[in-house]
Amino acid sequence: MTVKIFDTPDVQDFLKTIAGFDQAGGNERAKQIMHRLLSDLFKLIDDFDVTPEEYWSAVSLLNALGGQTQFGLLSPGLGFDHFLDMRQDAIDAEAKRTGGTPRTIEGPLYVAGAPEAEGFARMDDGQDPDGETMWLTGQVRDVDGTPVAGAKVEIWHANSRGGYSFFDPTQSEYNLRRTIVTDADGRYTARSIIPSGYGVPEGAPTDVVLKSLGRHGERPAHIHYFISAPGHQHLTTQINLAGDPYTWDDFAFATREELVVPANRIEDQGEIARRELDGPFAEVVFDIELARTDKPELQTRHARPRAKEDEQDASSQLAATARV
Ligand code: MBD
Ligand code: FE
Repeated sequence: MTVKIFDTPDVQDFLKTIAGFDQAGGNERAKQIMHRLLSDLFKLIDDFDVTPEEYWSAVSLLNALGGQTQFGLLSPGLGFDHFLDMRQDAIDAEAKRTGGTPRTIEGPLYVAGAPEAEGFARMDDGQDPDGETMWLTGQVRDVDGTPVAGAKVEIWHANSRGGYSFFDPTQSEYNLRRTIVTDADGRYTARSIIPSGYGVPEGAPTDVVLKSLGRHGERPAHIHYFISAPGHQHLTTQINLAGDPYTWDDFAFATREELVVPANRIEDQGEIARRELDGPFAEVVFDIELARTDKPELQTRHARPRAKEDEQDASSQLAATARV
């Protein structure tokens, strides 16, 4: 079949009408973006001879994704999250804001409002029978090596089955989620359990999309971080534990060489006693370097709808969007 109607005046006029170009109201940026998006998709339908069956099965898949709130899960799987990071890296490079620990994606499983502690926190509730004790520690420093005291280090990770509290109703509230403020030496320390990797649920709409591409939905064991301090650029990052089969094959494309960290098994009695632990543990050390900035808007995480994020923030964001 060789029917191609995209370039006809009828279709081109139709696209302008759909995008509201002839309407006084609405939002100019929304109109421009919708026009471009629909144009690209209409052209795709023409070029690939997309059938009605294919089109409606895609609509059905989108409904399933939305119904199970999986767009935030498919998004990293299709590389959008990493692409936004690549763009932010390029924006930083252009502004000469270089140096510091590299960013990588936030992912869809952050929950705001975790308990806050000074210097040290225990993150696990002790209820995971397979949880291997993890001693997670590091120093936050400036790009010139000066320790940053009072930095906020937010950490969240999965349990031994790859599940995150809040999203996994079997876990206690804020299990494996803490905010730790660095001590006078810029150090933070957490006692927790070694996380397992995450896998997209079998048969879920996200899994259907990935399988259609011959891909898997596995992530290596990883630990998420938000790090912020006055005068420094907010950092969203994660570490991937070395030696996981998926460390270099992450469906969410979050792995970066500088962010692969070993978990070292420690059995020395003195080291165990010094940490007041009851047996061998795995130590993970992650030091963080923050770039400097005077710009307040770069010192906080970007706005995004997040679980339990301040509701006033969410509504003021909406208001700000509406004013554009
Ligand atoms: C995760 O834990 C995660 O971090 C991402 C990006 C996607 C799915 C699960
Ligand atoms: Fe994660």
